[in-house]
Amino acid sequence: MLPRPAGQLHARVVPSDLNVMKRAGAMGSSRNRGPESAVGNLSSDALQDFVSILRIRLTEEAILQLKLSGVVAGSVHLSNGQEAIPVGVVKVREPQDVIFGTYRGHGWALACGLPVVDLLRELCGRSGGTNGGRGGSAYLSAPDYGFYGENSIVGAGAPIAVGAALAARFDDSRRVAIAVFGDGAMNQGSVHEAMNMAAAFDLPVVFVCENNRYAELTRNESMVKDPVLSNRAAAYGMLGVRVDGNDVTEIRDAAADALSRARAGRGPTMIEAMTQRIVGHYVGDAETYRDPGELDDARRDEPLARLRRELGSSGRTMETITELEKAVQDEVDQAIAEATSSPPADAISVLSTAIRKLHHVSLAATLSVEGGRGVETKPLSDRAVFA
Ligand SMILES: Cc1ncc(C[n+]2csc(CCOP(=O)(O)OP(=O)(O)O)c2C)c(N)n1
Ligand SMILES: [Mg+2]
Repeated sequence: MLPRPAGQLHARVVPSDLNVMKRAGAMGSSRNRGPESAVGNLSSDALQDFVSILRIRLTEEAILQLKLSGVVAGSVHLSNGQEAIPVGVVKVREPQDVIFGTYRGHGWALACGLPVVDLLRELCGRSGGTNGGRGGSAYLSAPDYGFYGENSIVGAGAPIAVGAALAARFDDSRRVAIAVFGDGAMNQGSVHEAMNMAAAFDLPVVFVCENNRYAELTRNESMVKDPVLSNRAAAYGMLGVRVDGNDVTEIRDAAADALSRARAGRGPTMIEAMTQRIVGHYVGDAETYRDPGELDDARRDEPLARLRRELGSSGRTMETITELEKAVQDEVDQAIAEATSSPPADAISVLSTAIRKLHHVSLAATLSVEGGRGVETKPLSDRAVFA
């Protein structure tokens, strides 16, 4: 069982706020942040968190249905139960910070502000998706929102994040790179190399390990001697902290410390966020590896149930919660309608999505020449450069 949060969460709710919320929930486009504008009037962190987590949960429930009905193609990995981690981290990142995720990244994209409709269009292979409908569930990115993308190669995002952090050394961006990966990825060589380099060079990186206790169908405890993965941070010479990954406030505070340390030139931090996925590894996973009743506690402790329980301790807030649930459900329903009625990805947009022709340049190759003649620069033929 994960530890319970120490204090009660309080929300200031007045009757006029409920009217504002009703209006917000009734407002049109799925692009507008109706539920947020209502919460803004309540000035409550916990209600904001509730809306953010609920948006991810309801969107992923919609994705599940779209996958089961054959509208979404390709593999789909849901993050039910893990949503507090992106919500907590993104709350305290700065706009120039960049996030590199895994294939379980819908929640990160949404927490970064990607509209639900753009995510759903992407997963449904429609034009107007964040990657023109070609990234799908497992390879989407939303760089305009600071989400530099998913990666289905376990552990491969970490060295890319380190590269982004190294680049921050050469500009004035004050950018921090946030590398997100699972407990299983901690056993990948690429993550070891990334952590070592980031620590050795004091690079501005925050390593966020979403420890959901499983790598696919295998328990973390059966693969490692010491299941406290943040203990490894010391060996790299960086700070490692283990937090309750179902508690937005705990995650937010740990991320705020790590981000300010990184920005101050004091190097990387590893945050091990303890959580559980309350769904299969992928859509279609029969979960035969679980003990009977294994998820009973996890379902009580998952972040949405926990926040609902804590907020609901006040009768007036319960009414607020119901209104917000309706507002977020409306937002998602409208996004589903818009996404599924969008045209499929068209052939011509492949040039601006899957392959982007950046420019035509004359490349020069720098060749290292042996025999004491130093470095020589040799022109190559004109080539198109794609990215
Ligand atoms: C380099 C590599 N090895 C193996 C796989 C197959 N694979 C896909 S997901 C996964 C489990 C990863 O577990 P974890 O890092 O804990 O992330 P989680 O799925 O639990 O979020 C594995 C081994 C892969 N995609 N890439
Ligand atoms: Mg895992």
